[in-house]
Amino acid sequence: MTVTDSAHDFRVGVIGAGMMGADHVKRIGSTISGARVSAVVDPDESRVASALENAPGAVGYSRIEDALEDQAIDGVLIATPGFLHEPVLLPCLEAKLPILCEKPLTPDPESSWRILEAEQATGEHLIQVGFMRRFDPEYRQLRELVDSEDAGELLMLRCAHRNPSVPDSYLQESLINDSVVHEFDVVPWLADSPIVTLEVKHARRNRLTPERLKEPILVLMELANGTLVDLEMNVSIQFGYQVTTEAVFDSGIARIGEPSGLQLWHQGRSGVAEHADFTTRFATAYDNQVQAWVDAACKGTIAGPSAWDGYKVAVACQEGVASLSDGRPRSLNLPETPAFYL
Ligand code: ISE
Repeated sequence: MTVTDSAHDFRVGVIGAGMMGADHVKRIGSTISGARVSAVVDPDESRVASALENAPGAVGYSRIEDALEDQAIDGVLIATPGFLHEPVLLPCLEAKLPILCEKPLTPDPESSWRILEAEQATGEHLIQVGFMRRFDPEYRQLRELVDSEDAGELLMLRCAHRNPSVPDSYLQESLINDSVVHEFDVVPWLADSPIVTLEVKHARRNRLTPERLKEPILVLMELANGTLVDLEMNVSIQFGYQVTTEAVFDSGIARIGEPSGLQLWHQGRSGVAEHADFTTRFATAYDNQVQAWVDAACKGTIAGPSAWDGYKVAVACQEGVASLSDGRPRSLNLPETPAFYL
């Protein structure tokens, strides 16, 4: 049931009012039905103040604990940096609130495991992890094609993840933990098969990349069903933001993520505008994701990647970072899926 009467709207506390949090505040105010932002939490007062401009009637807090004590929220959308997820997740789980947690669940498998334990202790599926690509219409179409076997079995995925540039806070490990993290979730979901081995290779260094980085990289993955995956991860390519996938089947190929829209022939050239960043490339995916979460949360459930999915990605990232530094292939060894997540 989607509640539409604003007096009964699902009250969302947005935790973290940086770029992503502010974007979600706007989204909930403009495109999401049955929900409104009732609280914005961030230690930075100026960020809170500017986010509140898009959330009439919402209250600003510097600590999540105060918002919980005021009973100001029905659910939380966590958009703080990953290393701050655990201290927010734990009290929200204790309060048994539905949670949409931006990726990653937490930055390492040990802390993700603690979150799994805390969620299981509540007896409810409260956490949905914000791997938004699963809500992108083209990714969904590709998944349906894989499922249907209309073009035969999936044999290979050739992926590219290109950013025009990255902020100063982006470090070498961020190539895996901040960027490839998305493919570690979406590739097994697309192919319906888990990653069993992975390996990172360095290309010639892009001379345009910041001093602290060595990239682009190529990430090779093998899935349990034999599907082979290669991913070009590239963050200094300057021309725009592009996330593409070519899927190779028995009897055909499929492509998603190509630039689309108005084609312009002008001054001796023809072309289509490319995205500048992920907020526009994945705008529909974010909208669909947040709406699905709100609708599910109103029914006491989740509608996307679970905390267990978040844990599996944390393991892949740990091995990915290890391979990034020594170039050696790694196997992914996961514990058995806890019964709660089957
Ligand atoms: C950023 O944090 C994201 O999550 C984007 O989706 C990704 O494309 C980018 O590489 C990351 O830095």
